[in-house]
Amino acid sequence: GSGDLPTEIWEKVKNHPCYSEEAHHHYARMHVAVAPACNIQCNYCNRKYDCANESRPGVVSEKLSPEQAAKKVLAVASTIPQMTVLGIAGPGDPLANPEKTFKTFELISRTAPDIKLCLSTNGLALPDHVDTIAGFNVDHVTITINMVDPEIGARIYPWVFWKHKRYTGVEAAKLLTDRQLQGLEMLTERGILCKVNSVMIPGVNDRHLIEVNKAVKSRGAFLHNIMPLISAAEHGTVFGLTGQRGPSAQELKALQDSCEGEMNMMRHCRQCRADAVGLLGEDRSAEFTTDKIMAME
Ligand code: CLF
Ligand code: SF4
Repeated sequence: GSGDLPTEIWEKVKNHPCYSEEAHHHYARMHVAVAPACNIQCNYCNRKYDCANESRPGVVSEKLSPEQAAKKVLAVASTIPQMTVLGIAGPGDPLANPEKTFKTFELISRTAPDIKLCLSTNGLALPDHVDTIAGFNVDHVTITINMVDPEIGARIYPWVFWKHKRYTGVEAAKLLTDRQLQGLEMLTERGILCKVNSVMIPGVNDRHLIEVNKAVKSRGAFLHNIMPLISAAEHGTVFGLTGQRGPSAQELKALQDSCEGEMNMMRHCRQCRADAVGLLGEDRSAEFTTDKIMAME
């Protein structure tokens, strides 16, 4: 049901498998991996794999050009009738690759105008692109926000790259948090629904995420998705190498429960790949490799 949501919001979420728990049983999303570069470094990321802000680490997605991506969207939409949402979520940061990301949106909005566009970003470049995002009628944006305290941020992000310059330590984290919160405010002012993803890192930001939850709620975020750190040494991340553990299922649930009173918590995230296709939790990406799509006419 629509719960207590205002009609205009319900219209935006009822077909979106991530924004509506109910919709995820009936509606599918797909991602196209058009965005390889990133403008920050997270200690839980290995660049050989998909962006861990939105995805399960350790997965390598097939990178596409915007033209290949548009072709893939048409092929998938004609095969999977429940396909309602196209997301760009990596393998790097979509807004560190703005030409590729927006070219893809442009092609898809022309060839498949019924498909909703969705975007997931670390937020560093977000304030510069809010008008373009709004111009493509993107109704859903995810920002990964792991801290609002630069001291904590310095333990998560070794550097950020902004305006041709590399920043490190607390200075880098301050820049990132300021830009993330500014971007969030700008989006919600324009009526774009924002989901915040946070990676729960025990001993680093776990208790602090309650403060993050309040900060993003007060700036209009619609949904908060706290995801567990998946840190494994074989993926070569800094946290993997230092033995940083991820949370237990009980620790994750306890944190989600303590935030629940503040705002809607997402609990059905499946930490998808940057080229995921299908219902959440179902992976049909192997059916739609470039070879197969180019062979379809
Ligand atoms: Fe993709 Fe993300 Fe859009 Fe969903 S996924 S860009 S909001 S369409 Fe969804 Fe996947 Fe979790 Fe993301 S289950 S990883 S929350
Ligand atoms: Fe990796 Fe994503 Fe972080 Fe960039 S934003 S360093 S791709 S996890």
